[in-house]
Amino acid sequence: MLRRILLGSALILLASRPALAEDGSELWLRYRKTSDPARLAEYRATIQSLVMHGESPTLTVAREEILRGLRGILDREVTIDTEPTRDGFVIVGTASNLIPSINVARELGKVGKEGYVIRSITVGGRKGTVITANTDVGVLYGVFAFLRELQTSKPIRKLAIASGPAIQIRMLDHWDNLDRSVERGYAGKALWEWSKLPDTLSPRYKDYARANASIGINGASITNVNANAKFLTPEYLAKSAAIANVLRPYGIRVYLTARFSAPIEIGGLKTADPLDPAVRKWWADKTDEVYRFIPDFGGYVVKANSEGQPGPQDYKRTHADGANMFADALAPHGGVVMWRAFVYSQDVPTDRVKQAYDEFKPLDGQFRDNVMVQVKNGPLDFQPREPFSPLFGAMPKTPLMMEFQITKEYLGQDTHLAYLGALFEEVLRADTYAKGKGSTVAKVIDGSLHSYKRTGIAGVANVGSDVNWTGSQFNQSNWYAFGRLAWNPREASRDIADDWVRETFTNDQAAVARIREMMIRSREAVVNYMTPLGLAHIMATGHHYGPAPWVKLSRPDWSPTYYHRADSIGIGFDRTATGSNAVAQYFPAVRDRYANRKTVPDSVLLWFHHVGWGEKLSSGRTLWDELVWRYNAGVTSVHDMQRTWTNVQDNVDPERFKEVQSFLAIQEKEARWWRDAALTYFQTFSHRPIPAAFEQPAHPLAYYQQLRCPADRNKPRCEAIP
Ligand code: BDP
Repeated sequence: MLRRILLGSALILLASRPALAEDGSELWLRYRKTSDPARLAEYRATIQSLVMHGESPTLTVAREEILRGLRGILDREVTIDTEPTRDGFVIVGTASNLIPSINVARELGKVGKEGYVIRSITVGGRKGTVITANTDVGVLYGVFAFLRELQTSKPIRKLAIASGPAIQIRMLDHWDNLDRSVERGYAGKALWEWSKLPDTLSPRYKDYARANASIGINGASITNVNANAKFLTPEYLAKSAAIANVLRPYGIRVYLTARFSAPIEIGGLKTADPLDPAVRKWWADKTDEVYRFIPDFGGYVVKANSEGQPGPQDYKRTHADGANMFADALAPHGGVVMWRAFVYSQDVPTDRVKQAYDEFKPLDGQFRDNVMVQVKNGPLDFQPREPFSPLFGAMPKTPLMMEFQITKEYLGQDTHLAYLGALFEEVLRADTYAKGKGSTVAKVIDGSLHSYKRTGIAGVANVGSDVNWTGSQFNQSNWYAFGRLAWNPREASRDIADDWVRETFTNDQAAVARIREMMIRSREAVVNYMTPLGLAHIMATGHHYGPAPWVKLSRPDWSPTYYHRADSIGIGFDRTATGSNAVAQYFPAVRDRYANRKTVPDSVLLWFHHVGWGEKLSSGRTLWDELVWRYNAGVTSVHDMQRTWTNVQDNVDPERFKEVQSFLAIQEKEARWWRDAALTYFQTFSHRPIPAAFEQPAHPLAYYQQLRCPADRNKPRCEAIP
């Protein structure tokens, strides 16, 4: 009745493993022995044998993972059985690999292609657990979900879990270059060892794939959006194909960025005009070639006519003309083009934050079916806080993808602790009012609002070659939270943080609560000490790490002074009808709320309004006093974080405890740097004192103006640019 299984190799894997240093390299997949004795006893009773049928590369890695996980968590071997003949069996496989008496058809009908069902069941009087799915990759996701239940110390005797992803494409965008530098990467060199590929495959590729699959990520664009045509040459396609081969069993497709001018640079053509037949043929042929190397290639990500990148407008064509050319080349293979809406130009005289909407909204309906437009969460550029982009809800005929930035270019990069789950959640839950109340950004992205046929979400990766992968221990949580929210954009970031802490550090209740709450508040702390009350882009030029609100460049749209507009009257960018009127790009309910000084939330006040220094805010404080209060609140929050961390010392291993502690010390110093630099500068306009109750800046403005960001291996731009 049952097919034979080939598990010989699995038994060899069961050898005991050496103790590993807690350097963060295992991410949230540490699989340590369950610490609560009662829970451990429950797990050992409930999980005694593994029954797993079916053969495929994906099922093989699923089997590897569950054995690896159980061995660690139970701290003993599980028996491999061919049938569920004893209590405590765990049977794993797609419905066709299970046994007929297990009927999960109803649940499986609801979870889709990649979803899974985990259920406690009884078979022939034996109690056990089934992990099943409609596809092999669903089984793999189910295995990871089961291991998560165990790692977070949940009860497992009465499991009834059914889950499927809300969004189809859940991908990481790597901004990795040929020379292994990473655009806005703060975790060492790029993951991909281009010069050693395709012959040498770093073991990190597989661990990267495991980590992604564990949170449901199913795509990776592996090259920088500021693209290099060389990546499309056969030499480099072979390298990308080798990466794709490692990622494939984990359900991850590879995407590449396409340089618009590649037909000229590597094709020998005279033009890259998207309506030129020779150019179109070149891309069609090139795309056929890409699919010969990578049969399940996902498609192209394109940054065009943005920040100096070539694009269709160089030939007086529209973004739709450009995107459709790629779409036509990809269509025969089932690929998609992700066309980025991050466009702005200094030659366009309007407010930079209006430009993407102005450019793209009129094109709604002109894109081919396999074009997705990828929109950054806010209309500017990954600031600590921005209102959501008004494009969400405004393009009902064009599938819009979300682009979040996981790497914290503007939020303290490697060293500052900022849990982005809170930021992602804030954006996803924002209400666009596109179809009345409840038209959240999440509903745009998951396709439910406009019945998009394709749906996607991308996160600019924070992954590099550092041992801890992401430049700091806590930056791992941002990768994790991105994946979890991509799977389920309605999940609470607090719950996700809870799971992450348990999997990464400890299951001690009190410690989990402390670390979780610290994480939840950390993003607001950064907002407060960098850009409170809706300020934006007052970071130093180039590296974007430290404060430099005084900078005025020849390009206004790169100048902090353009964004804060401080003067003797007040501070803030008037984006109402008396100013740039960017607020008019939102649906009326949102527009009216933001445009009105009485209803605009303080969190985005100075984004939309120029407010007088002496005006009273809802707190009862004047704007100036509120600014001082917020900058100080940011610093105080970091002190609280330091205290919290000291309080959990006994619950965290010494290696990681020390690393986090030393980074918090940097963050504390730099939060003060941000506060004092910003306040001494803004004071030159407000001419108001910092109330005596607050710590006074230690230095005059000139001191902060000559400070440079610290030389740091992980921040290459810091040393070079003021
Ligand atoms: C900005 C970065 C720049 C990127 C650009 C983009 O500063 O390095 O190339 O975004 O998204 O945030 O294309």
